[in-house]
Amino acid sequence: MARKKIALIGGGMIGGTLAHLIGVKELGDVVLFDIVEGMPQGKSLDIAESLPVEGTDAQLKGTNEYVDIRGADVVIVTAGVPRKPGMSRDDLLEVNLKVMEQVGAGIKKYAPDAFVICITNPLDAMVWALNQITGLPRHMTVGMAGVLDSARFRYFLAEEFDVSVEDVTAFVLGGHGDTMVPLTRYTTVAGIPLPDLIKMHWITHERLGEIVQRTRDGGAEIVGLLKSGSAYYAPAASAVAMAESYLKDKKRVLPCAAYLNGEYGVKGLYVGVPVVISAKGVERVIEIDLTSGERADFMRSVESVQGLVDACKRIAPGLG
Ligand code: A3D
Repeated sequence: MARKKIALIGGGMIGGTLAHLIGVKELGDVVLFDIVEGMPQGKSLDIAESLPVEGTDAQLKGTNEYVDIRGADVVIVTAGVPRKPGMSRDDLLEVNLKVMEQVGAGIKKYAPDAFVICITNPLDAMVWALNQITGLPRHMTVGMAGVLDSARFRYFLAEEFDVSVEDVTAFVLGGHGDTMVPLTRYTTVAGIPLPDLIKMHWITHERLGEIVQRTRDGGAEIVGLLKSGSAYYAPAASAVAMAESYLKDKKRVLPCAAYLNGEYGVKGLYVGVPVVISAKGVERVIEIDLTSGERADFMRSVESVQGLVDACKRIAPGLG
């Protein structure tokens, strides 16, 4: 059987890291697309030359032509502009919306059967816009944010408790950004929920609050340290986990920005919720019971996503 084809739209920091991870994990052949001439070709060649050392087989092709993504099984979109220190994700909306128009046209024409994972910020609005532009089935377009946000939460908690990251599971709901909702009730160490760990004196309520806030600010912390550009290793790893679940029909339960059609009382928006990703795409949205406080936080997050989508509709009225 021929290898799967994974198209990466945007060959910058995340795009290049994705290509490398996919090659090392032998997930499929890679087409790395960017508008900058030579750069995706150079990165692809460099990564291809690393694979004999790794002992893995994958073809990598850098390109400036959309025709090369033809027939891709998975498309991961990172095209656009990242944040600079002091900028919010929402400041990127207008410029990245224009990029989504070009990218969406390319996907619609050459890869309409692909599973599309959007990473470009502001995430919850860009994945909505991309889906409107491509017209692909809703369950075949998804946004990457929750896997990253929960990975950050897991890392901070594992560090705090001095246990393996493997044994910490975390649960994050809502939009990607300051309004994300880390659910401590469903976040566990080897199955022990955080509220129980507070009772066991592993952590105080106040300290947990600080870790939750650090998780919310996780992206900004990296932007501040890097001075130019934003995080790319963890975002790439997160998108690869989603692509792998689709390509291998793993049916992993992952928090993703998924299209809601009445679930959680929300209609017509992409918002971060737990979903099952299988070979069918987003096979199921998992609707969990929320306490009134959690529900209020979630709805605040939904409102901010709605605000961004409304801004997209104002800028590009054809989208609505
Ligand atoms: P960067 O290294 O700048 O790469 C973006 C690439 O997009 C560049 O190589 C550009 O040349 C290319 N590009 C620009 N316009 C177009 C176009 N019209 N068509 C094709 N390619 C184009 O950024 P990055 O890789 O660090 O980040 C990419 C995006 O991901 C940004 O919008 C970030 O804000 C976003 N991001 C999201 C998360 C989430 O968790 C959702 C995390 C980190 C970054």
